[in-house]
Amino acid sequence: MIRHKEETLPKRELKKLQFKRLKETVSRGYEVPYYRTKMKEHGITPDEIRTLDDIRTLPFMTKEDFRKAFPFGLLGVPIERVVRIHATSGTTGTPSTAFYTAQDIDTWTELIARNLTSIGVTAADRFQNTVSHGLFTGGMGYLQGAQRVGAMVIPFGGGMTLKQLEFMRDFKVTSFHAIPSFGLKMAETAKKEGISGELSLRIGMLGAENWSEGTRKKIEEGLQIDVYDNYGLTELVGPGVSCECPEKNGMHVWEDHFLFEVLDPETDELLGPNEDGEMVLTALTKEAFPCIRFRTGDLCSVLEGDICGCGRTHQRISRIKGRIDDGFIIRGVNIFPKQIEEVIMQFPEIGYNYYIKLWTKGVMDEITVYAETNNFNDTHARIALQRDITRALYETVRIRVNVELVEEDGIPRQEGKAKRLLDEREEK
Ligand code: DLL
Repeated sequence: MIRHKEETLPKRELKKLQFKRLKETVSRGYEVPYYRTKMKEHGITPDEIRTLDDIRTLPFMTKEDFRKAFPFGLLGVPIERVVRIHATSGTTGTPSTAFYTAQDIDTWTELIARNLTSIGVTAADRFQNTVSHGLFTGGMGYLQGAQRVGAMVIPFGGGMTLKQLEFMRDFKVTSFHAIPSFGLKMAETAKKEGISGELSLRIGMLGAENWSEGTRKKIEEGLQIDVYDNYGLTELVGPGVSCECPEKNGMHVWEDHFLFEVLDPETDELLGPNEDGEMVLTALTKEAFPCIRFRTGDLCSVLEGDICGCGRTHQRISRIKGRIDDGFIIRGVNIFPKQIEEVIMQFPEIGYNYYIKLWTKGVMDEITVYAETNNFNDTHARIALQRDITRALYETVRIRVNVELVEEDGIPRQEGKAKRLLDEREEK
């Protein structure tokens, strides 16, 4: 279902709307001393933005800007107009803080309603939000958006997997929002407790973490549902930037509200379709503070094709492939954790939790993947599985990866976004 006519605007009209909104955004940004200084240092003024392509003359913003301007330096409206803040979840350092005016909250709510409508959530649905409803944008964001769609919302919050599933069973919940690592845990627990068959679930919306197609398959099979990917970040708004549609062929970026560029992270050149680069995003309708040419650090590519099978004209991007700073180099090979996940999740015997450890043995750096298996006690099968995974990993990353299989629940669970990489290498 399509919620707004904006989702199917012809490209030309979409571009016109984007240009109008870009001009307004840059003018608003210029009123914020922090951003005005940045523009001046860059030798540019708002009236020099004459075409959409002129966006490339504007300076980039990075997480460093949010840090430097913390707490109020980026604010573009009188504080009285701010009705809420959210923040990133990093446990160390200064978080990026996002301010919202009442209008910003309304826009955001509509965007999440759009995400949900595009995957088939309607007023007839019962929707459980399985993430915390605090500073993390996935909580309040999905609560508001699902309510706007008219669904009956259960703001359960994070953790307590079995209790969540029992709520889902008892209230005949049909759809939910979760981070993928929790989706895996739900699938695992539902199977273990034998309640998969008692659930009325049909759709899951997942995001906020990097996750593979193998993980999608495990959750879909485990819970007998369809799950969809959605991408967003606190600095831009939270979730509501980009979302899959039923075609499951990339994520539409909501281009009436966000302008995106996929750039070569080294040269800053604009990349073409199917070329992997850094996602750079500009919020076109945000009132409370400027977020212009924000370097997300996330890697993806623009997909080919102007119109999707779902009828939307908004450009699709690939699913996120990793973060620029996620990759690690071991024995001269550059590896992204997601490459490892793609391989191990293809094996049905691999359970729902894993992590990667980098460590040093003598003068050599080693990589070991610890993964839970549901077939731990069958020694014969376990050794064969270990050998098969080692071989499959070699095929992908071209170095030997140690594989340690662990029994189910053998890897401690974490609250919030999963940390899949443990780097214990010694300095050499
Ligand atoms: O994670 C917003 C969000 C909430 C998105 C709920 C989707 C659902 P932050 O905590 O600021 O905001 O983290 C943003 O998370 O730069 C990516 O690196 C990563 N990320 C978000 N969505 C995806 C995704 C929220 N679908 C950072 N795939 C981003 C891969 C994702 N990575």
